Amino acid sequence: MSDAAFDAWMGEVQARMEGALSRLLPAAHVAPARLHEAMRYAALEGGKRVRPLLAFAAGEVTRAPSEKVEIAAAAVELIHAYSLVHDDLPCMDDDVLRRGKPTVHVEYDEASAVLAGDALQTLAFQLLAEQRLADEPRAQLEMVKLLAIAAASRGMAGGQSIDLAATGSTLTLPELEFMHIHKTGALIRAAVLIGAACGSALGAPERAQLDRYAKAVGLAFQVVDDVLDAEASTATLGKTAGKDSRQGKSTYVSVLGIARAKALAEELRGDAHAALESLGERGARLMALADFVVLRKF
Ligand code: GRG
Repeated sequence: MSDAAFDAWMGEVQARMEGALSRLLPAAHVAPARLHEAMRYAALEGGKRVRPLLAFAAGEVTRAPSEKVEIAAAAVELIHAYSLVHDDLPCMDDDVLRRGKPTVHVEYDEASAVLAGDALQTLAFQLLAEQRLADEPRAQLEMVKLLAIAAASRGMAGGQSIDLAATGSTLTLPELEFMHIHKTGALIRAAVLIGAACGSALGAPERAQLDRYAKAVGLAFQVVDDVLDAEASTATLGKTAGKDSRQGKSTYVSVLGIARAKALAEELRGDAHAALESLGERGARLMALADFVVLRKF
């Protein structure tokens, strides 16, 4: 796939998601207006939309109708938006800048940020429950379960808990990997599997390959995030750069050094590509997305 074709597709999906999220979120003027404003502030106008892109690309593998993938992708993105709002709170990562703008608790207040995060999370599950998104009811229930597990104590929230507990101590490479499989990887995996679940059912071997791809991309995403935190500027990232080392956090860069962290990201990109081999052309977009995740500069 040419870079131009991929960029055009990415722009289309990002614009489509902006429209979908705007439509699916409560209107800002509807009471309680301050809460709805804060939710919209958190979820709209910003972000790379990596998880929706993965859901759409995975939907191509199973020939999923795009209007179904759109809703499923919005659900995953809302969980992501909630996690960023809560992560930025003073009791967690305590940050003032996200997606190039003041964080939600700075723009509104802490209570509004907690509530906006809560309501974004529950809206995600409402979206997965209120329309037919999969061919079979059982497959749709499976989607709900996948998202719940990815966001919960054995997924993102658990990873965040490990991260907070580990601040100031040095993690080994396996400990770091365990943390990120949960904190970042679980939701990325869910985006891929939920996007695919909007289409025709996959056989067990193909699903296993898709899962292998999702896990490799999820980890690669975090390795690259750590490299960018060390190398890129705050202006480029739209969030405070260099924060991990200032907070005494173990990262792929602190544990491996920049060169080996970059080599690991490349290795994971290779693994993601290899996982797609059996899917042929149906996996082309996912392959290009693995490249985007690893080669991105922001
Ligand atoms: C509060 C339950 C809870 C979890 C928070 C995901 C997370 C756990 C915190 C986010 C903090 C962080 C910077 C994690 C590193 C990887 C990551 C998720 C980066 C942000 O995701 P992007 O780059 O963000 O996809 P955009 O803004 O592009 O959507």
